[in-house]
Amino acid sequence: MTLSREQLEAHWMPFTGNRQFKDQPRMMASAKGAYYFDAEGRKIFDGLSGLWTCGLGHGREEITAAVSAQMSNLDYSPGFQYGHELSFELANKVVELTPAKLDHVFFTDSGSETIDTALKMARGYWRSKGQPGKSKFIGRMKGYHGVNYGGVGVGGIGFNRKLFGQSVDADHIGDTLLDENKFSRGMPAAGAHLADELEQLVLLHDASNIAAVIVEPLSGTAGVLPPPVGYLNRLREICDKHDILLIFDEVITGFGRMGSLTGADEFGVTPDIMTLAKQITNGTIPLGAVVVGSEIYDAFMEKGGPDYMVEFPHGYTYSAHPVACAAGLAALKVLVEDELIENVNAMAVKFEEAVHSLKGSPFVTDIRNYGLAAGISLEHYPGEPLRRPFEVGLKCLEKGFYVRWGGDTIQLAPPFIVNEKQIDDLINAVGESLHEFN
Ligand code: PXG
Ligand code: PLP
Repeated sequence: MTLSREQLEAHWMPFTGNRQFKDQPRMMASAKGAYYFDAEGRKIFDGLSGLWTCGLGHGREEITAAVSAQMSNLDYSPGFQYGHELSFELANKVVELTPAKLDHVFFTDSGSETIDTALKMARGYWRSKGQPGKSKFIGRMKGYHGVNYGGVGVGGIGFNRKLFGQSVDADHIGDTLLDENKFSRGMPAAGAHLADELEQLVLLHDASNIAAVIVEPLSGTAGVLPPPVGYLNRLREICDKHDILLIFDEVITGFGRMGSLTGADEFGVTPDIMTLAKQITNGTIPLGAVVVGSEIYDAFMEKGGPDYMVEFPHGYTYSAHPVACAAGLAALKVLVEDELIENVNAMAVKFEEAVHSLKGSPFVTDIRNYGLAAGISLEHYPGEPLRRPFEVGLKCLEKGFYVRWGGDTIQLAPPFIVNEKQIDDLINAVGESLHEFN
């Protein structure tokens, strides 16, 4: 490596143990297909598709070409009060690829911005309907909705909240982990009743005070928690019964990883608002999208005042950035035309088999999977739940495999282009790493 220890200090790295990293840097230098290459040219399998972003694999020429052409032609265009055609094209494509009832798209630059935008839309919607009291949000324990203030408020990971004090008014239903579901394959059989906790919170707070419920259809960051059979349907029913908006945070589940275009499609439940990011550009250029139905869009339009007025006082300097839109259009075209979701489904069978073969390996307390995503929970060191996944992650890296450690889990999310041999090699590397502890 060419950088000295001192030169590493200036960059305060995100969600990173800065002190440990700077003592033992892990630098990626290039990437192609399903592999990274580090500064020494060592080939490293991408076991998390970047950060759940790069399902199509790295270095897709179609995206590179589209981005490069866009940079030369229109590198930036003001997003407020002016437009460019690509954002409309991309919005139509997103509408086409998401469930039928969702037909208007608001662009942001990240998952976190997407969540905060969705929360503001929910509150604004109820105000426009003359119900300003409906402002509380209901999230779920272990939920991850990004790191902006709204997202942290509805999020359910204590570690991400404790330093920052109160943000939005939110309460939470419990997570969907049940002992009886340990080592379930795909959707766990038990647990639909856990959605009934929402009824309890409605009793407590009253629906007249609740704007929306927000959940990930499958919790990713918490360690891949697929929804129990019937659970999301039940949430939908309760939201309908009490006139509460249902938001699906599909930042990870959107555009292929579940084996369908969206988690909503895969699990057969349509939300009122859907948030997307990551895979929309294959991770190449930051872009997020909030997708809503006409009921919500029209409510803002109707209450917008004279038509020169802004109906939704919200937007980012980079909302609908032309280069991001070009990347998004190219990435979604590859996803569909190369039939990569078909490959997700084909490989998911093999992946499920392989990852569950780790049952019985040292320290493994649970394994969960769906599509091309899996979480492996590991026995804690006394008082140190986060340490073993970190150590396993580093062992995997030594073997040439990048996996994610988070909470007390190892998370795997190989690219959609993965093959059976690569799945076997990845799982073997995790298995060997677990066996190396003594
Ligand atoms: N919602 C969900 C469901 C997410 O998974 C965000 C919002 C926030 O997106 P941004 O683009 O602001 O990061 C996410 C992001 C991991 C991991 O390893 C997960 C995320 C990000 C980084 C790492 O689990 N999820
Ligand atoms: N802070 C200041 C001083 C700004 O002028 C702006 C945007 O104009 C922002 C923050 C928000 O930046 P962004 O639109 O990129 O979120």
